[in-house]
Amino acid sequence: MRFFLTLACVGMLIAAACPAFAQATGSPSIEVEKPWARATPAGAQTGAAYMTLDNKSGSADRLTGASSDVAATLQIHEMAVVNGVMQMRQLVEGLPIPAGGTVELKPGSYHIMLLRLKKPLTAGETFPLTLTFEKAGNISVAIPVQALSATPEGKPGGMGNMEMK
Ligand SMILES: [Cu+2]
Repeated sequence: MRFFLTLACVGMLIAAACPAFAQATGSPSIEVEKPWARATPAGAQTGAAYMTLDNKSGSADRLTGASSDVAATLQIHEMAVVNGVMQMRQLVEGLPIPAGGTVELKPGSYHIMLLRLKKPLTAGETFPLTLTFEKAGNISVAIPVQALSATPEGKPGGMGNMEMK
């Protein structure tokens, strides 16, 4: 457990230092499709952003981080059932995107976690978010915010009810 926490902290330090490695914005090799985030209730500390990442290139890439003005810290998370309990964990190594493949970030699965929100995410608004890829560099996208009740997977709850374990 201590080892994992140490890794998580290193991940956060790297994420914090990431703007120093900012590269040219926009890249044809990764296409970001259907970005969205769920609206957050007043006072919420966390939110989540979802999208589909389509790797158009012939080489594997990796989502290594994200940044946005709306939250102090952004992390790449995975939700999974551990011992019968739905939990989420940070992908400190990033999220691999296979050559020519797509990876879907969606409720109950991979997501961009927004930690320490600076203001609530309001339905109907959009906010800018920059994704950082190992090879494709930085790609900025506008994330539309959907109503709190939006549950594309038909599951109740979702991130709104998740607690950090
Ligand atoms: Cu999360």
